Amino acid sequence: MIRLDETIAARASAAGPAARGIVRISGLGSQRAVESLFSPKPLAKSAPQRYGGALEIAGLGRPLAADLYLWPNSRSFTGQPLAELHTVGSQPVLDAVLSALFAHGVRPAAPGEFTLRAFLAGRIDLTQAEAVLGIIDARGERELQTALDQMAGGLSSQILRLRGDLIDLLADLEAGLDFADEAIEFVSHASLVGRLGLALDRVVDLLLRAETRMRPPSRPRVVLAGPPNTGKSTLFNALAGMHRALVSADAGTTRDYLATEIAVGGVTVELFDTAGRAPAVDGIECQAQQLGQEQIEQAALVVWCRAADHETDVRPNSVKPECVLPIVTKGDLAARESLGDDLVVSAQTGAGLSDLAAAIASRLSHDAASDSPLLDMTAARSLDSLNRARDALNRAVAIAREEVDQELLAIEVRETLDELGKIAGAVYTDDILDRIFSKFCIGK
Ligand SMILES: Nc1nc2c(ncn2[C@@H]2O[C@H](COP(=O)(O)OP(=O)(O)OP(=O)(O)O)[C@@H](O)[C@H]2O)c(=O)[nH]1
Ligand SMILES: [Mg+2]
Repeated sequence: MIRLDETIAARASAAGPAARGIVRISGLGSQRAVESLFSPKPLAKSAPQRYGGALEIAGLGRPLAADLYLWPNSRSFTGQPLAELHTVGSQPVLDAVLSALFAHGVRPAAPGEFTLRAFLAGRIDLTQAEAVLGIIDARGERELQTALDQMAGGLSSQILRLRGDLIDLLADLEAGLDFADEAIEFVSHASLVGRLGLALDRVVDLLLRAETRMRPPSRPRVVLAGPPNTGKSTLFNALAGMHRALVSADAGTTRDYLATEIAVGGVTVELFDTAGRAPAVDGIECQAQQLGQEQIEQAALVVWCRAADHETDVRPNSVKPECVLPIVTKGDLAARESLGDDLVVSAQTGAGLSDLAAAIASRLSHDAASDSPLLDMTAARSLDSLNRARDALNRAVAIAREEVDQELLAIEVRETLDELGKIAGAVYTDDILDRIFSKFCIGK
C-alpha cells in the first residue's frame, strides 16, 4: 500500500566508505525531523536552501560537520518537502543519522520510494522512473546514453503527443455522437482515416523499436580479408590482444576462419580472420576460398588488407563499396609517402592500430544510430500495450474506412489511449508500480 503522508528517509549515497555520505528525507515532516539533529535550524522559506552546520546526535558524542539541503515545499523531486543531509560517508555515522531521524516520526524508505513519490507527484512518468534505474544500472556509454535520453523525456514526449492527438480525435468523435441526428460533421471522413492512419504508423514504429530492443544484440561482423600473406592473421592477433591465429611467412597459411569478440571504441564487434583471397587451385584451397567469401558476404564491414611492400589490384568480390574499409598493412616496410590515402597500420610495431579501431567503430556507428531510445525494461513492459494499441488502431482504421458506427470507433480509440497511457503511467495499477519500483534499491 502506498502511504504518501508518511515521512521517509534512507541513505542516498552508494554503500561503502566514501568522502561524502547522503541521507535523503521526504515528506511533510522532513523539516521538523532534520531540525531535531541539525543546527543551525533551517528558516521557514519557500525557496530551496543550503545550510552549512553540524549534526548533533547523542550517539556520536560530538557535533559532526554537515550540509543541509532543504526543499521546503512541493517544488522538489518528490513533490513534497525534501531534505538531504550531506556528511562523511561512514556507515556508522549514516546509521546514527538515520536512527535519530527514525526516532522523530520518520520511517525507513522502501526500495525506489523516492522515485515512486516523484512519479505520483507527476514529476516524472513511468518511462522516466525506469530511466532512473537504467542510469544506475548502465554498464557502458551506450546504455547510459539510452537511459539519459529516456530520462530527458524522449519516449514520454512521443507518447504524450500521440495521446494528445488521439484525445483530440476522440473529442471530435464524441461531439459528433452528441449531434448524431443533425447534419453537422465535426470531423471529415477523409481526415478521420488520415489521423488514425498516422497514429497507427507511430504505434507500429514504437512497436518495432521495442521488439528490436527485445532481441539479443547481434554483434556487427568485421571481416579481415585481402590477398594472401598481407598480415591479416597477425593483425587479427594484435587487435584481439592474443595469439590465436596461426601466422607464417608462407602465403596461404590461413585455411579456416577464426572469430573473436573485440571492443572497438565502445562497440563490441565480432572480428573474423579469413584465408587470403586467391584463385583456388586444389580442393581444400577451394573450400577455404568459399568460407572466406561467405564471411565477406555476411560482413557489416570488410577491412580489406593490402601489404605496404606489395603492389596489388585484387579487390573484394561482391561487396558494396560502403562496406569496405581499405587499409595498408605492414606499414613498417615502406615509406609513408609512397602509400596513398588509405589508413596505414603495422601489426608488428602497433602503429595505426588505435586509428584502425576508431575507424571501424565510426563506420559501424552509422547503423547504431538507428538504435531505439528505449530501455530494455521499458520495451519489455510496453510490448503488450503497444501490440494492443496497434490492434485497436487497426480495427479503428477498418471501421473508419467502412464509414460505420462512430460509437464503435470511439471504443477503439479509447482502448488505444488506455494502452498508451499504461506505458507512460497515465493509467497504472498497483501491480505495475510494484513490478517497476521493487527493482530499485533503497534510497533511490
Ligand atoms: N614487417 C611486418 N611483417 C608483418 C606484419 N604483419 C605480418 N607480418 C608478417 O607477414 C607474414 C604473413 O603474416 P600473416 O599474418 O600470416 O598473413 P596472412 O594475411 O594471415 O596470410 P594468409 O593467412 O596466408 O592469407 C608473416 O611472416 C608475418 O610475420 C607487419 O606489420 N610488419
Ligand atoms: Mg592468415
